[in-house]
Amino acid sequence: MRLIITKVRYRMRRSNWFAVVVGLGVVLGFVSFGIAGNTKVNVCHIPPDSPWNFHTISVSENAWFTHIAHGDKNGACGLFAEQLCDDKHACTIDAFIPGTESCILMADRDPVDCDDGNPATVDSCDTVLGCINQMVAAPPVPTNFSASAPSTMSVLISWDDTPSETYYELGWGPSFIATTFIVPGDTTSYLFTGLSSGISYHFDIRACNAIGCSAWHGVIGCTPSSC
Ligand SMILES: [Ca+2]
Ligand SMILES: [Ca+2]
Repeated sequence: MRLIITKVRYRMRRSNWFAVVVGLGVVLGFVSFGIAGNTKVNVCHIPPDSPWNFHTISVSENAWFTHIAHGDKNGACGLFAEQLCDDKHACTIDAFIPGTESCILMADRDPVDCDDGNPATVDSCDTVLGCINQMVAAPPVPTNFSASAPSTMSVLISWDDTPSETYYELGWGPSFIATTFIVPGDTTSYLFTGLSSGISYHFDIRACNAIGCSAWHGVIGCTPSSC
């Protein structure tokens, strides 16, 4: 009889502890959810009936999804100034007046800078397409064209990059220019290997783009054993 009572007490205590642990878990869950729900985040509020009245607001995390669902943007409006102020004119810079969330007036907008730094292109702006940098001339003749011999069986030629080439054409051969071939734009050197040490090799170069090619530089020579 005493043993049965002890077991009942033990079960009571165990179930009580279980209830306490579960209860604490539920309470802590509510507390943490409440804390998380009270965290504030920025959204760029865009009123559906007056979208030009966009402005940054701080909302609780619980309300974030509702705002995003009706078209607000995730973050301060400053992150989206270019999009919010888009005047559909690709040649004007769309931005807020510094320190505000108001778009720069149309008449005050700066033009997009289309200068690509390349004197061989004419730079312009199309209101739909944006910047256009049109090639109008063949590249200039490459400069500082020179040759050296890293070994008795090779010659390294090098030159300065021109501003507007899309490829270079190289010519070379023993004693005279026997062969030409193309290397990509921006290349500034080429190594010829498998040469004979006692033979004088000749090299030339010109730069090309969609408009045409420069004049050939003029032949330079190099004998691998004495270049
Ligand atoms: Ca614009
Ligand atoms: Ca240009």
